[in-house]
Amino acid sequence: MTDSDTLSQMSAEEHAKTMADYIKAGEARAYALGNRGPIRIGPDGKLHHDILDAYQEHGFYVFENVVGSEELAELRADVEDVLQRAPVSPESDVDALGRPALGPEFGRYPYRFAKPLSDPLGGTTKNKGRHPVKMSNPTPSKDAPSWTIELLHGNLHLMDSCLRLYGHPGLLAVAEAINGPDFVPYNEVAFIKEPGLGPSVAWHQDGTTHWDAPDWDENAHGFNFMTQLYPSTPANCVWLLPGSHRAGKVDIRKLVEESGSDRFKDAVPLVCKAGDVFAVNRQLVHGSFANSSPDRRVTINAGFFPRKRVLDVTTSQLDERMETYDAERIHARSRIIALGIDARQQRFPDEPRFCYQPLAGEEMENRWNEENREKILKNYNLNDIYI
Ligand SMILES: O=C(O)CCC(=O)C(=O)O
Repeated sequence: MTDSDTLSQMSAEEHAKTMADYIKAGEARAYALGNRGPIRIGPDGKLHHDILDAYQEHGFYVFENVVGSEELAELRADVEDVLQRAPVSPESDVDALGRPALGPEFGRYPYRFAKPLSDPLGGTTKNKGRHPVKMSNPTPSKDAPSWTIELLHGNLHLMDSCLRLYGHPGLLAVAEAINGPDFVPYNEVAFIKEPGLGPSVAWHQDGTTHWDAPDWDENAHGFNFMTQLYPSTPANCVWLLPGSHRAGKVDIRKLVEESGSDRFKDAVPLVCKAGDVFAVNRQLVHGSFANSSPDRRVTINAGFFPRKRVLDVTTSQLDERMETYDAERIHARSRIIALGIDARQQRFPDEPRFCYQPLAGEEMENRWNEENREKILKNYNLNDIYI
């Protein structure tokens, strides 16, 4: 019996205890890396190069104090509202108060449910089979509900606060530094890890199109911002293998065999305070354990790619449809960046306004107002870009 099998039969409390030493060592390794601090922009309007160097070396950076308390409260309230309006179970069309649930009005269903403390992806062919090994799954407590919501899809049309965060000038300057001024959007989801319920996300590397490209490099599949609405703790957060974004496609099965469990010895936890934001290279080996801790995590993801990795690429979507990302398609999807910038400027008029170069001069068409909510924003995520 492997260590992982044993862990699968544990209660949530036993699982938490087993993780304790691993957590302590991982946390020390994380803080020793020295890749955290505020967003620092130089007089030239560009991200300080030492931040970019640390990002390139480790594959991630922790930007501290990005979201202030007022904005954080708005984000938390919006997430709470969307969760309260969710159907009570995957088959239901009413929320916990018996009202018609949010969801059917969107082209893409916004909620993803999972069984408490389960591993919905590990060892399956889902997500193009990129989660090869199942994680340990402790047994939830007897009074746990049958389902928990693990993911929201389409943050920007679900929650105005997320649209405003998307237009954050400091974060967009980071996206520009990493991917170039013509960076292209990916998708926006929220990971929800409720205490004692949140499922694991099995170890994986994101990205499907460029692993074997002759010009593959460490940034070929872009990166994600992960904004933390609550403290991101070693017991509920994403873990990753620093530097693995430079290693090409990693044999995750072998890593599990070598370490004898799903606790990789060199992995570090993405620990931070509420309001901090990670930039995480999608090629890093990363995943998260079942949340057997008493603390909730809510992470607002928003990803970006270098344009040259997306333009005219033909690939299958999650629903297996083939699609080509031509310039028109990229332009249509990128309008949401312009909309986010304007929405933010209206809410925080004293902040500098980011200039997204590919759409410079199109500000009037991309004003944030109720007309464009319907015309541009609603169902924008049907145009998400997957590479
Ligand atoms: O937030 C998590 O638990 C998993 C995140 C993840 O795997 C991703 O963003 O690719």
